[in-house]
Amino acid sequence: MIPKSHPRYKSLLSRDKIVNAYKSGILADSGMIAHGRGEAFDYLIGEKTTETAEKAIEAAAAALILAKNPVISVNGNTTALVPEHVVKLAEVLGAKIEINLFYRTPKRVKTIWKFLKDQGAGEILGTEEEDFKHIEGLDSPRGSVSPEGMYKADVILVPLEDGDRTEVLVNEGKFVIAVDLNPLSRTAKTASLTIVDNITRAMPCLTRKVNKLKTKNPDELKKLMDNFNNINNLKESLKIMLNSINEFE
Ligand code: PTJ
Repeated sequence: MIPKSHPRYKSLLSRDKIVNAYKSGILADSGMIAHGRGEAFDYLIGEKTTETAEKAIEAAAAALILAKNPVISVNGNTTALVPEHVVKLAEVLGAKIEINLFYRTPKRVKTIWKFLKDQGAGEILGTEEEDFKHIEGLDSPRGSVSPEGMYKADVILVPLEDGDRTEVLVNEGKFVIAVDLNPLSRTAKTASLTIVDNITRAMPCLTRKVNKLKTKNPDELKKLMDNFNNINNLKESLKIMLNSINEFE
């Protein structure tokens, strides 16, 4: 039991979720390494949603609202940390949820499916392997996708991943929104739009923004998307991190 008064309460709570998800078979072993790397970058960004990240979240909300076939791709870490927000965001957008794992095993897929169902998820794609389509140029298990989900999606939210698929999906003409605390990662640089923020803060913030923007007209939403420049936004996030080192006292 972590005392709420602990100065690192939120961070310890996330670690607890990660450890429990590992024990229950949701998380890949490497998911722990990924989480640790995320924590280091989160320290540098000040463990808060920056204004720069908020700009990215706003443009991401616009893209998701305008999408014809939005899909939220989930892996072990996302399921461990923000299952309720995945379900909520899918509901608000009418988006599909698809399980897509790098370290894919039938057992992990089943465990993640059950966990998300228990959180109230509707249909979850990415379980029927016999129907899978293959994404050309993506040789990891992430390349096998649901024909009704990522295969025909126009906008895909990929919270927290390892960088082999974003570029391929973008080259396929899809608008890929990544959530990644590391602004230098391949994923961050090759995504159409990257939110440099902790997934635990970014997901609820994204849902709030979608709720706020969904009555806006398409032209206004398009403008929000067009005014966003991913590389400039990444540079801004990196500057915030560097300043936190330079201004250390
Ligand atoms: O569940 P699977 O089988 O699909 O595997 C998922 C992992 C995460 C293990 C796999 O995709 C992987 O190995 O990822 P990487 O290469 O470690 O990359 C994860 C990225 O997410 C890194 O750039 C981290 O900085 C970042 N990250 C980690 N935790 C968070 C995060 N970004 C946002 N929020 C976090 N909480």
